[in-house]
Amino acid sequence: MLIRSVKAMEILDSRGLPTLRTRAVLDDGTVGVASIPSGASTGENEVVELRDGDPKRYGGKGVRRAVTNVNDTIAAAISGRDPRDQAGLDRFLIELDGTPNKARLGANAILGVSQAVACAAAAARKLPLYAYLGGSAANRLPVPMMNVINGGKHADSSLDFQEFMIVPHGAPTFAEALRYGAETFQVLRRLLHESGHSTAVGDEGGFAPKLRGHEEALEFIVAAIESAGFRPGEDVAIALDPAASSFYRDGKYHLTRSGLGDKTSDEITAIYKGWLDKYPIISIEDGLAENDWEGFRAHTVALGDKIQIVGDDILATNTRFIARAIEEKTCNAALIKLNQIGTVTETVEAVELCRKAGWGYVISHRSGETEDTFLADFAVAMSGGQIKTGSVCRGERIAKYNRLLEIEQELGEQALFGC
Ligand code: 2PG
Ligand code: MG
Repeated sequence: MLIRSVKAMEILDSRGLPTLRTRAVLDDGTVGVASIPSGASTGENEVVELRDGDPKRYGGKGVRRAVTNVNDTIAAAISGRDPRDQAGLDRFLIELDGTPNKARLGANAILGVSQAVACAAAAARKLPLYAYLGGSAANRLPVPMMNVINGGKHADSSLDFQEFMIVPHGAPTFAEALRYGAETFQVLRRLLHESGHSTAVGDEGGFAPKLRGHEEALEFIVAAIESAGFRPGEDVAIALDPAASSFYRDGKYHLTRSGLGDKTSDEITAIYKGWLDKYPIISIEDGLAENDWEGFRAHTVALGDKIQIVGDDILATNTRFIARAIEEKTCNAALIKLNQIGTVTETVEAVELCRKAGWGYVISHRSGETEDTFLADFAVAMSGGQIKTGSVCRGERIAKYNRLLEIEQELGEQALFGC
């Protein structure tokens, strides 16, 4: 089995911005295709998403240079390689790039090739992608964290915090979890509408109302869980991603939109702590900023024995930062995003490190997505029991949920659900 060719093209993501679709073809004609997502609240330490910078096209956000890097440099270099040697291919791509952050060829170019080849190799072996990447033991469907109220960089709402998610962890199966989430989402729409709020949605499909503040968002969600007939905290819980790097400047957290003023790390942790007694919150991601390692440690001491503390921007799916955070007890879980690090192999290594440390990990989408469903298979392959892939609307989010439904059905009796 050999790679015959790889070819990329420029397509659009869910925000209408350019990204890459990459097609790998093997010598027997088998094809694998991957489309790459893109973040808005990106961490400083993420690998480089190569954009053209040509103001005449897409405001500089075109990806023709990355496309050319796939079609010329990478295609010539990897033609004839064994597609089943994913680790070897990914190491080779890293060396071919030659920079520490994939800045020369672009992480978007490299990841597209890495994922497309994995898809092709799975198809050639006549295995579903989750089984190819995860082996025969890959049978655990993840609990979805569904982002039903959007703020921060993802919506023009009144909320500084980016994501208010519902987590249907009490459901017996993935299909039931999806129903719990979808029904709660529909009720939330009605409650917001009845209160005179907008039910237009943000980048990840959550509502983006002009509420009085974060607590009102939490109250609406609890009311929606209850009115949908579920028990808050038992059937459906809440997770937050404040994405605090986006409102951190000069050592302070500026809660400007919600009118809470400027806060220190300790003050903001105290706010979260107060909420734990009032709302069924089970997980907080990026509650503090990516460079606030000290604040993060104190935050984990204060909250980490009660809830999951997830590092996203601060860890950037990078084993170097995850290892430091394990050592320093900075968090107790990691958000895992393929395009923060740029190859399938390095992403799997990040997951393995979490697993070894007894950490949780959440396989995550980006706010700019496509209809690609690699993420759903990857979540099952990694067996972590948690996925974050947006609200229960917008096609690019639903595509992942529908793929997980298919996988659960395909696994039948073998399927397990949750952490
Ligand atoms: C996050 C992500 C995904 P973005 O912060 O966790 O929800 O957002 O892709 O914009 O970085
Ligand atoms: Mg995040």
